[in-house]
Amino acid sequence: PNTPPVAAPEITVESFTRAFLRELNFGQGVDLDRASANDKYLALSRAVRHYLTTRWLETLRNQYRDQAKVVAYLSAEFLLGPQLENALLASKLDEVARESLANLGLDLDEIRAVEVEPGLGNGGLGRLAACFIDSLATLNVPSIGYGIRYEYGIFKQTFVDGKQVETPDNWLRLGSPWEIPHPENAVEVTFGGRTEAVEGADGARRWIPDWRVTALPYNYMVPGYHNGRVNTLRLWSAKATHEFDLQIFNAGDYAEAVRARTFAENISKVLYPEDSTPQGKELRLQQQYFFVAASLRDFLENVLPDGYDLTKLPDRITWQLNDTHPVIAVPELMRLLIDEKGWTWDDAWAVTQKCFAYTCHTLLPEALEVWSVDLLGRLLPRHLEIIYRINEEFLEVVREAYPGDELRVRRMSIVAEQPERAIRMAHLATVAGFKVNGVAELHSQLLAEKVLHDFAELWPEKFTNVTNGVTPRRFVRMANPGLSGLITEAIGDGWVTDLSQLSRLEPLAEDPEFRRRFREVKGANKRRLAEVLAARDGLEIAGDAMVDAMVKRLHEYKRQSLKLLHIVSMYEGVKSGRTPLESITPRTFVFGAKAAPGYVRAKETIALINAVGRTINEDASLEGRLKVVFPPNYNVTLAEVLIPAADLSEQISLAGKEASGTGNMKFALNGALTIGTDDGANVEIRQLVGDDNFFLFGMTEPEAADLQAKGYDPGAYYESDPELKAALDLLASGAFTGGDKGGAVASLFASLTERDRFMALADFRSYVDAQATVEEAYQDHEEWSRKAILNVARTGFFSSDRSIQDYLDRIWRAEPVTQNH
Ligand code: 26Q
Repeated sequence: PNTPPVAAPEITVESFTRAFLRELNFGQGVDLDRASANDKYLALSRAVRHYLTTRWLETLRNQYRDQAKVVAYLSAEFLLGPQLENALLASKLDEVARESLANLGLDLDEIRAVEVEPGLGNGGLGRLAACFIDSLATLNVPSIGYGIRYEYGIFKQTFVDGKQVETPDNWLRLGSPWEIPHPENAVEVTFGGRTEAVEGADGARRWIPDWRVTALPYNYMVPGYHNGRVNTLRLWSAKATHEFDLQIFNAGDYAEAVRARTFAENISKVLYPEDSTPQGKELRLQQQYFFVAASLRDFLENVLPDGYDLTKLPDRITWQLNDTHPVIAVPELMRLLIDEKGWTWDDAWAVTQKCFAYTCHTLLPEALEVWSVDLLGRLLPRHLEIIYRINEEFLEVVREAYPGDELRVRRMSIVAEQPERAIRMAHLATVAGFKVNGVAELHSQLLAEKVLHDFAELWPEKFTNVTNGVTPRRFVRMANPGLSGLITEAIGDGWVTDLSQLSRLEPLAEDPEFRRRFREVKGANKRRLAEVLAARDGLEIAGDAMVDAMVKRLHEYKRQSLKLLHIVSMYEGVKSGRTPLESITPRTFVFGAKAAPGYVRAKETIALINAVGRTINEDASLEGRLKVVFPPNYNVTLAEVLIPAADLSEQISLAGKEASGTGNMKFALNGALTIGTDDGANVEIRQLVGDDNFFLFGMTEPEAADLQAKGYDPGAYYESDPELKAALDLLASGAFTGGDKGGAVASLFASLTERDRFMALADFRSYVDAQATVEEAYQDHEEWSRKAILNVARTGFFSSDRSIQDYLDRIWRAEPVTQNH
């Protein structure tokens, strides 16, 4: 049927006001006078959604008509951040809505503040997925995001006596206006059971599962920026099946049967909060298979036309695997083709090999996902068989390429034998994917040289790099309206969709008037941060001090403890009289970090940062020159206020450990200078902004690897650097912990001075020296502003639009489609 969709409502204040009031009165069932803040938020969001829906329907029609190649981004996480403002901006409704609400005596920003962001991700990887779907839509690429609609996203962090306490993130509690459930597209996903032979089939077997759940899709709009395209993000929620009920109901225990439904529904209950040391939990594997199986079936049944010739599948889709979390899709596609469609093994493998590409996001060996054969075989017996056969055939290829090299065969095998038999998901992804990419130049190089060396040697053409990026819509245009206005005044607004245009700002770095206005914007952003921290957390910061920010997940490799040592050392310098107080530039250190709930050392570090902060903030003798704040529950909402206010961006991981980093890009684009190691995308940031506009310190990756190999002796650094010793001793003395020298203090002291995999003490001297250079540079306001503007002008490369274009050119070979709008 070709019924045209209802035309989009006009973008006028009157029409918007009508839409808003209609939603308020008929959607929420309240009068404006009696409406709660949440009523207003929901009504406003639904009104905005209406405007986008027409475009959404159009996009879907065109997609069906064109049958163009689609990119499906498979990711266990999408850390979307607040939706309302993004929807307003994408649909050109921002001004109209503001005015319309003002006419009704309402304030848009007040209403926006009600929104609870969907925290459906841990950190970098989840936020990257959100930036990528934004860019895919803006670049007009037919694409769909597939993931999980966790009922509870990343936990809410609070501090009790400075210690992290986790509480559930019940983000759906007040209703989510941005999702539309589609029960008619629900699919069944099965688990467990056994397999049996099928007569006369090549490779096919029958899977007799023993339990099943329904995957219920919720659609989210992903609007492109001012281009009329609205893509779809489809997140799956687990529901008990009808059949599931009947089985148990028939057993006669009604109450137990109802209760048992929660077993199935647990699958999408909660996001696992570990972001670097996977736990091998059965429920996590259930989640992975759940969303991947549902997504594959959805694509084959709902996106492809009936009767589609699946031998052409690689022309219609690339499934991009966001890390190994969705890799079980590989044996699932094999299973569908062989067991359900009756294909031969070889035909199925030929197609499967062309459908998947794999992005790796780590270099830490402990972060590589591995599933025990025992667990996998119990939950997905058929998939285990398929993985074994993929491995057998793969190892034949290896043996042929390297006759007699059984050591290599063992290293490369998808199946690890030690410490228990287990499936190495990164190996499976590399064998099955037609491309493997790292997320920054250095990372891709190290992947090919180290983590996946054998594979890169066997298939050099498979390996490529796509340096990460961030969406300029959210992280500049929305988060920093002051800077955006200034940029647009200078070079027009084309930069919002072509960030390389920021280079045209370069001459303005030499213009004193532009620098003055740039500083004014930064100052206003700091005051906005101060207001938000006061209202949100009762924290007090000066409106004008240097803002030195370290925000990211808490992990030893990121070295928050090195930052802490620097702060302690500054404090110790003042207290011991080594540093005159007047010589210190007023500085506010801002931390934001969640620790995985089971990561004891990370939690101790948080407690210590809070303890040090408290001591410093309460010490009147510092006359307020140093402040340490650690607002709890750092999330996308807070990032959007914090990043634009920052002067200094801390990117201080041990070289060779941070795959890319994306916060580093957001800070540079908002005019913060980076103090950083030669790690991840820092390398590329420094190359672009120039050495004069970047504070580099620390060992390089080869230096770090060397030191590690020849034996790192932290004690030597402790003994030979008096300032380091003084800082560590002050910490160990209990000066910040009310005299308590045990617990977190002793534990952190020991971890830094005894055996620290991330060698914080080795980089201390060079870090502290670099910080002294920062101090000096900051004194010269004009020069600092110059550097900051050059950071903005030279980092347009880090737009996720550019990343997506690289994926299109190097991996997907899909064409953008122009909408006729
Ligand atoms: C896996 C299995 C079981 C449970 C949890 C996980 C899991 C979940 C999340 C493993 C890893 C993550 C997240 C990883 C992550 O965020 N990596 C970061 O990705 C960014 C985007 O590429 C990079 O910029 C960062 O350098 C990298 O650390």
